[in-house]
Amino acid sequence: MSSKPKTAFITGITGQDGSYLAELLLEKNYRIYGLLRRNSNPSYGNVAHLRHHIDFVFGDLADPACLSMYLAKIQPGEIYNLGAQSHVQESWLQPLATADQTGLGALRIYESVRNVAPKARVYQASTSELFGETKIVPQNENTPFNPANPYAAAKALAHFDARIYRKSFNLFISTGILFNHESPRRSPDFVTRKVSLAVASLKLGLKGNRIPTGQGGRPVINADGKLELGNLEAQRDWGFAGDYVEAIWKILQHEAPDDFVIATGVAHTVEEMCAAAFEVAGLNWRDHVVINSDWVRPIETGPLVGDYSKAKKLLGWQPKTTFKELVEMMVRADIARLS
Ligand code: GDR
Repeated sequence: MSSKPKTAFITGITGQDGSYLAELLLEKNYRIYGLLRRNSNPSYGNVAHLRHHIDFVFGDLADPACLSMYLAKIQPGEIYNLGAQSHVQESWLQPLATADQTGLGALRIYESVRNVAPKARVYQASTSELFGETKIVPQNENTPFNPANPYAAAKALAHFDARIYRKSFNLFISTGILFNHESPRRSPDFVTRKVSLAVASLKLGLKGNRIPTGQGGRPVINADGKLELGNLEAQRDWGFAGDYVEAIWKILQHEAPDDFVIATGVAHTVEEMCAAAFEVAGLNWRDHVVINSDWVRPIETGPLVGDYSKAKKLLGWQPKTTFKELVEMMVRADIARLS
């Protein structure tokens, strides 16, 4: 006798994490509902290849009535809230939209769950940006938060309300405090993909319109043939998104709702990441990179390095992909894509 498939509702499904999570859940025979913004020309983003296997529902994290309507009707066993304005630098330019989507969007999910689907298990995408300007290294679940940008402040609201709703209303709301996680599906707004696309473009000698568009809608290589970056000293803990969605799923299978740091425990500077990426293509980053203050942030966070020992102990999770493998995967994928 076949049992009823598990049902998941995913916001932010067209993004990098949404796509890897959807693949993982489809392998596990879940029925997936994905929240998609209504658009005259819908974009399926990173889940275009899965679009016939996902039930898309059109709506918005800004609209609590629509969230309640869908959650009441679908009664998903698991809800993954990955939808957000997720770009740190952009959050200084769009602080109110960021607060609304990233902070209040999560709260609207919790409210809908409380009112119409209280048995659902909820995963909230928290972030290492919560640690902000920290002096404590590495960071774990007990490290104090010190948000340093409007994005992190919005994520702090979502994080604290997750804990408050969990306790006050006995809801299963868990958070994953994920450190930077990347892949060939990462948007070029983020530094690793900006670099891998630039390396691939330089390696292939692309010119003019063949150069892909990167951060802020600008070509990844400028008119002088250079890659423009901001702060090269910043330190991040970069892991592979494909590994991290396994942690996300495990967090919701755990016996009780909780908060988990998901990281690799290894930090690198932006300069080291850049050097590693150029090396994959046999190039020297110093010949190709210039600093542009447009990409330097008013306040830098970190050094961000995660201690994932709680996830290892309670979830049996640990990262599989090393920094070197990740950088190589991204550069090789972009060279193949642009060839
Ligand atoms: P981050 O990712 O802000 O950590 O947030 P991002 O890749 O944008 O920046 C990482 C670090 O690189 C430095 N940097 C640059 N960043 C960008 N984007 N462009 C540049 O040209 C550049 N030059 C240097 C930044 O200053 C920063 O120190 C990501 C997002 O996915 C968040 O949503 C998520 O919560 C956190 O990771 C964990």
